[in-house]
Amino acid sequence: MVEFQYSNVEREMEVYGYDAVVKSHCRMCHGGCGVLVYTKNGKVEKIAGDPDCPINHGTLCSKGLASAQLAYHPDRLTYPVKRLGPKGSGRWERISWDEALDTIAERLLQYRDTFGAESVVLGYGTGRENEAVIYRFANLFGTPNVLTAGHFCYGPRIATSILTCGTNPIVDYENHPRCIMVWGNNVVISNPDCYKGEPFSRALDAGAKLIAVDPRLTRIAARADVWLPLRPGTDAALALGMLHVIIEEELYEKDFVENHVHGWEPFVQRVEEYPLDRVEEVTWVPAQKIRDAARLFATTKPAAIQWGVAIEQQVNCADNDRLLMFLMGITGNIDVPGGQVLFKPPGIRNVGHFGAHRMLPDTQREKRLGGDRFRLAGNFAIINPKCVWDAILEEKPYPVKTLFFISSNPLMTRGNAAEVYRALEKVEFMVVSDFFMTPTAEMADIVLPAATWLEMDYIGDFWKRHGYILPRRKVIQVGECRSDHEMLNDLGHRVGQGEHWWDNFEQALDWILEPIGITWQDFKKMDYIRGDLLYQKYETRGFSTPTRKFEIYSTVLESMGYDPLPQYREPPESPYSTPELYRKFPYILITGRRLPGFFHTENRQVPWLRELHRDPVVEIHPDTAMKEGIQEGDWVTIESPRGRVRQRAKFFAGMDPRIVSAEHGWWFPEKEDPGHGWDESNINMLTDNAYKACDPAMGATHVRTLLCRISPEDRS
Ligand SMILES: Nc1nc2c(c(=O)[nH]1)N[C@H]1C(S)=C(S)[C@@H](COP(=O)(O)OP(=O)(O)OC[C@H]3O[C@@H](n4cnc5c(=O)[nH]c(N)nc54)[C@H](O)[C@@H]3O)O[C@H]1N2
Ligand SMILES: Nc1nc2c(c(=O)[nH]1)N[C@H]1C(S)=C(S)[C@@H](COP(=O)(O)OP(=O)(O)OC[C@H]3O[C@@H](n4cnc5c(=O)[nH]c(N)nc54)[C@H](O)[C@@H]3O)O[C@H]1N2
Ligand code: SF4
Ligand SMILES: [Mo]
Repeated sequence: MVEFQYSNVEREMEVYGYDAVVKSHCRMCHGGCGVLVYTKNGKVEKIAGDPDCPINHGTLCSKGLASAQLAYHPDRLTYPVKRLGPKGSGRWERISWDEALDTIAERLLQYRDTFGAESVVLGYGTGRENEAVIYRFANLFGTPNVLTAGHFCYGPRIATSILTCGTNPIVDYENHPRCIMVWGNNVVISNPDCYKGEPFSRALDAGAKLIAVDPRLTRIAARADVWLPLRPGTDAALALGMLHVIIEEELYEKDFVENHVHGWEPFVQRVEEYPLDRVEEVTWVPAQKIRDAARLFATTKPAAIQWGVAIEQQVNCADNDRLLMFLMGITGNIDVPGGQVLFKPPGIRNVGHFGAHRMLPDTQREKRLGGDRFRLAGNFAIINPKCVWDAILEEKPYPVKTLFFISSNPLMTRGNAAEVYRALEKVEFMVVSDFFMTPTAEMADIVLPAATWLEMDYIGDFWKRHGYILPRRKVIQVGECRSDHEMLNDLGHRVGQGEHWWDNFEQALDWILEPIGITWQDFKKMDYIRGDLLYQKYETRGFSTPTRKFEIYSTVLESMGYDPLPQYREPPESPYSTPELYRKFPYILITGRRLPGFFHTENRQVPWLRELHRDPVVEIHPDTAMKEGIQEGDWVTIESPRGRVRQRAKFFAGMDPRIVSAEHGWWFPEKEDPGHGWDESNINMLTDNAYKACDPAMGATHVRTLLCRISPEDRS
């Protein structure tokens, strides 16, 4: 039994009559926070932060606190169902797990025999700690096609950091950064990937300097020493401008550059193309502010960059990520205490190993959708969603017949939702595993009831780069829900992969932990395990790149036929690249700012969380609202060349009046029709997914930088 250092727990159990308190590990977002789950009569009564957890030190967000409302929600799918009637009919019949999995296995094998394994596409969305099992199933089945959000989220950070310095550099909050540059990230709300807002806020309280790069005056930007409110989508130009200052004023770390950087000379020449007057014109940020920020960042040691997804959902995705790493590198902040660390995870079998990528035959790997177009993405097993929709709709380069989505709501979350809808409508066989009947699930043939984090044993933070793993312990069972891990373990047996799976999933956890000599039962008794903390490993071993150096000039990108040096590309839709369109659509639309209670399309049915935020909200500058005749709270029509949706106006003076900021992920579970209003406020009805508008290497869709017009609803 795990011991509680937090003495109140025993007292609370006595006073309130809880029958157990289980230490576990939340995963209502990307996960990470240690929790104490209090139960009474076998039901979860309360969830609180675990003060002993090194990730969150007892803090929790609204989503974590509301987890039990999601788990016990009356609309929750608690048994497998198959559709009766045509797609979208909303009529479903309960079936057994055996019938569901036998049917799925039979159909998958039929399609593999007739059209090849590549005609089966598996899919997930953001990180749910199930990616290792999904890749394992796909690779063993022989399909190279796993559709994720990795083309425009996190995948680019992993791919480009492997190219540049071997792994993703993580801010070392434990060793007190003295300057933090927050770039396109709102960590205090989003708590994304390897990060939580709590250590960031503590660093500021301890006096760290702060630079914020965000078009919007967020709470973080409001605390900043320097706020750079750039024109959305111009991050690469801004970073190149800062690098220009750092090189011109010789503020870089000369020893690091001389001994550990590959490609310095050509890089300096490239940076010369970005003098501050040009950068000011492109970014709308005054040159002096850029200079101030560059100086502050380069001269305060140690410094770190807290970076986010906004820079990846752009045509400059891969170069943006690389440029931020170059800022970290040449200022001497890579792999130093309080800077940006290349942490070593515990020596367990990792996600890549578990994912069985080596088991996919080369002949199948070569068939990866979009692999020849978006070559960097293809190399990291990532595909651009449009490649899948095209393969369904036009059967090019070959037909895709089956979609199997496990934790994703692509109708709401991928660019050009109208096209996604057409593809889901046409695909011959579709399976979804989810907690609820989402708009995507309503298009499926079979829907499987997934377990929440409260209902499974797993190794939490298995995929992260911060160096920790923490046990997630099963607390409850809801209906017939099963974890994706157990479900795929079972399905694997039914499609002939039995020798590569286990009798039960606990054995898989044992296998993951085996190299460090413990079993799941041992790990379950522990609080966490951390990898070795070693700094400046490059001094002795170099970086894990082809040249063993920090690659500013990427030999890998060069070998793939891309520009080895970073550059700025104007967004495909902008006042400057499409001036004609700008006359008709005179505002820059950014989408997707994170909201505290929702996770993308999730939690719209969870009472505590929906109460925080009832309707979709579009932020409009008060001057713009006045010009367009919009009152605060009005329902507003937002239009792009692709379509129109409605959200409610909220005045926000903290951004340029030429910018409009809309929310993403909105559907209405309370609406009775099977579509649940999926296209009414779904901002991806407006976004574009054309190949030419995507990042050429990663295939990132630019869902953040497009043009729109707005009007009060009654006038349109
Ligand atoms: N316009 C615009 N679009 C965006 C973004 C944006 O900023 N702007 N952001 C994008 C980003 S960064 C991302 S990562 C994607 C996310 O895209 P998705 O991952 O597709 O989005 P979610 O709404 O999180 O969908 C997850 C679904 O899985 C279910 N689910 C949650 N956990 C589990 C689980 O453990 N098992 C199973 N089987 N189901 C589970 C949830 O109920 C939900 O229906 O959205 C992207 N879309
Ligand atoms: N509560 C909650 N948490 C989440 C999620 C959620 O949906 N809800 N989603 C999760 C996922 S999958 C992800 S990827 C992360 C993302 O988390 P973050 O990286 O924090 O992403 P956002 O809040 O979408 O955007 C961060 C900031 O980027 C700014 N921004 C917009 N356009 C630009 C631009 O062109 N350049 C720059 N520099 N800034 C810009 C926005 O104003 C915003 O303040 O959050 C994760 N955490
Ligand atoms: S930040 Fe994520 S892991 Fe932490 S409590 Fe919130 S939802 Fe759970
Ligand atoms: Mo994401």
